[in-house]
Amino acid sequence: MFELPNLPFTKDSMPDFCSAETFDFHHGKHHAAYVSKLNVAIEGTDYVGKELEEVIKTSKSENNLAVFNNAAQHFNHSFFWLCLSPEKQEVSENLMNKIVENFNSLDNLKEKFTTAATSLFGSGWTWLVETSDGKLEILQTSNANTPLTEGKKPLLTLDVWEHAYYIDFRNARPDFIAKFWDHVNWKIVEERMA
Ligand code: MN3
Repeated sequence: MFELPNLPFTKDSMPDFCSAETFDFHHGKHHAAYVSKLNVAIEGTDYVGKELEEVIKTSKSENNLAVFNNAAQHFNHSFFWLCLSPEKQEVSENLMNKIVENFNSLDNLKEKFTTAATSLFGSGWTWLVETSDGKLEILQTSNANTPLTEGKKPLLTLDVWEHAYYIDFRNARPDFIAKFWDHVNWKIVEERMA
């Protein structure tokens, strides 16, 4: 049985970005529903007892969408909560070097990520990923899709499904994305790099 993880911060710790009410719905309702639907979908199948990453990759290759969509959304949301920090964090020298190597500057990374997140049509996710040859890339995935099935290692993500921002920002997705930069957990981005 998969379980809903606790949020790694208090729900009222970043009201300028996501209010407690948003976390009540986004974590307490949406993410919780993906987990319970996943458990129902795998009941009595070979997926029981498998690691989440394996469930995602196998269900994708079998085109089993009832399992894949909920498994991938469980992974994506669990990953997303860990990307957030109540306090604004500085980028370490080590991580900054890697960013400059790949994007010329942190501002340029933010601009590219913001453009991808703003222009993603419909529901999905924007990612900073590391490729198998150690390069950093910005990636968009639609709906539940995740870089795991593309052989890319996710470092940072932003959920741009409307449910992520509608309570606080209504339809203003760009305002939500702008606030994200004050709440990125750069420490964990660096830890995730090879
Ligand atoms: Mn979501």
